[in-house]
Parts: sequence; C-alpha cells; structure tokens
Amino acid sequence: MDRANLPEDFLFGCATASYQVEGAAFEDGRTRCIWDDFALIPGAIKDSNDGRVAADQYHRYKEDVALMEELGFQSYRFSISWSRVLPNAGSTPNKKGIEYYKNLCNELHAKGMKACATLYHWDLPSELQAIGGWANRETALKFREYSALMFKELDGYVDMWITINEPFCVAWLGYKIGCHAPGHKNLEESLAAVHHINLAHGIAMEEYRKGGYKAPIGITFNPQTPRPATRKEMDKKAALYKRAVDTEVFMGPVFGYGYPEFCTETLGWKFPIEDGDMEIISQPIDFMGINYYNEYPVYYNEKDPELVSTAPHWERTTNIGWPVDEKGLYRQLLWLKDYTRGIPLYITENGSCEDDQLTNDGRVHDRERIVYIDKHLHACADAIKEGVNLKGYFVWSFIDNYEWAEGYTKRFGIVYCDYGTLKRYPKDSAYYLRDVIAGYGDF
Ligand code: IFM
Repeated sequence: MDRANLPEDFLFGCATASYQVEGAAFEDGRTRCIWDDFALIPGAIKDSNDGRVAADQYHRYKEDVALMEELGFQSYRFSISWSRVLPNAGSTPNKKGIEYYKNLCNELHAKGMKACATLYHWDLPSELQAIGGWANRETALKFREYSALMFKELDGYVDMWITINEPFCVAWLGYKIGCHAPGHKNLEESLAAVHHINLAHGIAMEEYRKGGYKAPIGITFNPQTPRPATRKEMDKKAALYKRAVDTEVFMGPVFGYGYPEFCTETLGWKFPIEDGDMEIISQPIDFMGINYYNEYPVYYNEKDPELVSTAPHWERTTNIGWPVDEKGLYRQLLWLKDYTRGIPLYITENGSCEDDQLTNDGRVHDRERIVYIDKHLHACADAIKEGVNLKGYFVWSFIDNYEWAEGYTKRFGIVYCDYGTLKRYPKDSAYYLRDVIAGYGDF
C-alpha cells in the first residue's frame, strides 16, 4: 500500500483489549470479571483456557510500547479493565489499577504515540453479572460511576476515548446466542441488554460532556452489512433485515434514528425504554469506530424468525473461517458515510487470523495477513476518494492474544506471542505495516 494514497494526517495504530492481553488477572487488586467466570464453564472455551496470563502486557507494557515505536505506530488502542480500577464493582478506586493505565499512557506519550482508550471491551465485573449484568438497568447506571472516574483520572493521559466496543457482541453473543460471557440464550434478556448497553454509552457521553473534557470521544461498532445473495427482491430485503437486527439496533439509537421498525414492528421486539433514554443515547459523538473483518451474502429464509440465512461464499477464508472481502469494507464505508452524516470515522479494528508458524530463524512469514491488510487499506483509500471521512486505521491486533471462546487457538497478532516463554516475535506483517507507515509499503 502506497501511503501517498491516504491523507497526510491519516492515523496508523494497533489495537488490543484488556482481558485479551493484560494477564495479571488477580494482581494489584484486580477482582473477577465475567470472562474469568465463563472460562470455568466446561466446554465454553475451545482450549479450556483463560486470560490469567494472556500476553502478560500488564508486566511487559514498556517492551510492547517500545516495539510499537520501532514499527512506527502513531497510536495504541487498549481497553481499561473495570474490575482493575474499581474492584468488586465498588466505589473505592484502586490506585494501583489506575496507576497502570497512567503509566501506559505516559509510556506511549514518551514514545510520541497517542493513547486511545476503550472503557468497555467485555470484561464486566462479576458482581454486576450477579445482579443480571447488562440485562439489568442497574449495570448501565453503574457505568456512570466508572466512566466518570476514568474521565477524571485519565484526563490529559488519554487522547481518544471509546465508550463501548462492539455492542453487538455484548448483547447478541452474550445474551441471545450464548457463545460469549455470560453465555445466556434468552431473547428477553438480550433485548434488555441491547437497550442497556446503548444507554451505558449515552450515560458515559453525558458525564464526559458535563466534565467539559476536550479529547475526542466516540463508540466502536462492528457493523454487519451483508449483501443480498441474488437480485431477488426478498434477498435484497433479507440483507436489510439482517443489517437492522445486527447493526441498526445499536447504531440507530446512537444516531437519533431510534430502534429500527423491522425490530419493533415486524419482529415485535420490546426494549425496556424509560423516559429520556433515547435523548441520552443520541447525544452527538465526535467520531465513530468501525471494526470490520468480513461480509456475508444472505438469502431470505421464511422459517427463520429473523428471515435471513447466510449463503455460501466464494472467497478465501482466514484461519477462523471468515471470508476475506475488502470490497465489503468499501461498500460499508459508503453506507456509513450517509448514515453517520459524515462524522469522522476510524477503522478501530481490522486484521486477519492465520495459522502462524514460528520458524527456526525466529520469524513468522504471514504473507496471507499482509495481503489481507493491504487489500483492506486499498479499500480505505478508495472510500476516502469517494468522500468518506475516514481518519485512521488500527490493525487488530498488536500481539496474539486470548481470542475469547477460541482461547489461544487463534492468532490475530502482527507480533507473535510464544505463550510458553511470553517472548515477542514481530511477524512479517509487522514489518510490512512499518513500511506502509514510513511510506515504503507499496508492492
Ligand atoms: O478479538 C476480537 C476483539 O476482541 C473484538 N473484535 C473482533 C476480534 C477478533 O475476533
């Protein structure tokens, strides 16, 4: 990718999330979160593993930031562990936990990088799950206290804030499909979770604006924008239905469109909305984050309650079974340009899961990942040419990590983590991205 195809101020970053990389799960006052608990359920995690050690970034953040600097990254997106800074979901801040994030930001700043912090990337304190988690409105109210504390403590440290990462996964995977913590399969609970995660975002926004803080703040979605498998009207409708259920149910309220009619009228879903909620959720944000990995073709399906079934696709699949479809990103960005009314957009995650092998020379030759990233960067450049206000790209992930229900069986990093020694090995894709950022990545 020739950097000249992208705007001069285009931001290049790399991303991770607390539970996936930090480790130090019960050190310095951090208490349990729902992934510590979910990992104990037999069969919940492919390799029965948990995030107790992960990539051990809690102890190795200096080494990691130094490597990011060597690779030329301009920003690091990480997330904050709620139960590290407010143990037991209580009201007494944990100084050591807060200190960790201050040190991380200081380190990034010392190396000339921006700190991009996500408040919630799925590691809910266990105590809040005990009262129903996101199905209980109280959890969204507790988010006020947590977010207000972070804004106050990390003001001047964090350069870019993200309230929630992928509400889709929190509500649908956690409460309807059940493959993520807390592992519930209950429609009513999941509808409550949808509304409360949306509300938590709005509540954090309210606190942020009240505090008069200056760093830009937004939210990250993983918009699902499937394509119709055929030209049939019903397949075209199916693609829109799926987009409504998987995407607009979260983005709609944030952008002031409310819950999609397909959900409220056709499916008859009831969300536990109280007076004033929709105003709280729809306050203006400064930017939106997009996590994009794939696009699927869909058919209309009479039997499915949501009327959609996934059609076979033709593209190469990555090691997690996802089709590689950079044109899907281009199409999605053009749709988002109008839907978000032109606000700044960032790709806050994009990357590829590959069957990485560490060779005897300490290298990982992950050519497929390079091709994947390169294609998606071209899609970004093409979208920018069409007027999409895309401001940056964060690769997922900086380092191999705990891939949720897949445990450590799937690798997304541009840096290889040897889970035995915790030694880091930059993969070829890390050097490819270094060259792109420096302006020499054309191939
Ligand atoms: O690892 C996850 C991340 O936590 C959220 N977005 C998708 C990634 C790959 O599955």
